[in-house]
Amino acid sequence: MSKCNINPDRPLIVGPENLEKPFPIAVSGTVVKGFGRGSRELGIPTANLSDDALEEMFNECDTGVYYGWSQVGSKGTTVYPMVMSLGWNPYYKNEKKSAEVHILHEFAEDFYGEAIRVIVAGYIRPEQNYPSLDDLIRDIKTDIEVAKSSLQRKAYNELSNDALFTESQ
Ligand code: ADP
Ligand code: RBF
Ligand code: MG
Repeated sequence: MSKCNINPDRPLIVGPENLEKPFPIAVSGTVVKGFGRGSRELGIPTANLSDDALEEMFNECDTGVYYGWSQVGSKGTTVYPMVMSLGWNPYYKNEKKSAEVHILHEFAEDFYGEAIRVIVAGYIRPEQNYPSLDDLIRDIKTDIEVAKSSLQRKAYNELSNDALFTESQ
C-alpha cells in the first residue's frame, strides 16, 4: 500500500494548537494478545492494551481514533508516535471493547507481555464501518499521516519528553 493512498478529503492537522482537556491522558499497561486477525499482514500491527490500561481510557474517552506517543519496555527507551483505536471495531463486529496501539516504528521483534506506556494527545475521528477492508486500511494510513503532522506542533512534540517516559515510579 503506497503512502500516497490517503484520503485527500481529510485534514492532516487536527485539534487545537495547544492541548485542551481531557488531553494529555497517560496510560500504562502491558501488551496482550488480540484477535490475531493479521493486522500485521496488512502492515498495521496493533499492540492491544491490557484491561487495566483500558479502564483508565474508557473512564475519560469516547470511542474512536486517537494519536499521541508511546514507549515499549523500560523507561528511558525511545518514544515513538502512535495512533490508537479505542472501541468496538465495527468493521469486525467485536463484542468486547479494545484499545489497540499502532506504533510508527519498525520493530525487529514482537513485544507481547512487555510494558507499554501511552500519552494520548488528541482525538482524530469516530470509529466507522467500511464497505471493504481496503477502505479501512486507507483511513488508517490517513490517520498515520494525521498523527505525524499533528504531533509536530510544539505543545504536542514536547509530550514525547513527558515524565511518564523517563521517571521511575
Ligand atoms: P494481535 O491481534 O495479537 O494484537 P497484531 O497482528 O495486531 O496481533 O500484532 C500485534 C503485535 O505486533 C504487537 O503485540 C507487537 O508485539 C507486534 N508489533 C510489531 N511492530 C509493531 C508496531 N509498530 N506497533 C504495534 N505492534 C507491533
Ligand atoms: N476498525 C474499525 O472497524 N473501524 C475503524 O474506524 C477503525 N479505525 C482504526 C484506526 C486505527 C488507527 C487503527 C490502528 C485501527 C482501527 N480499526 C478500526 C481497528 C482495526 O479493525 C483493527 O486494527 C483490526 O481489527 C485488527 O485488530
Ligand atoms: Mg492487535
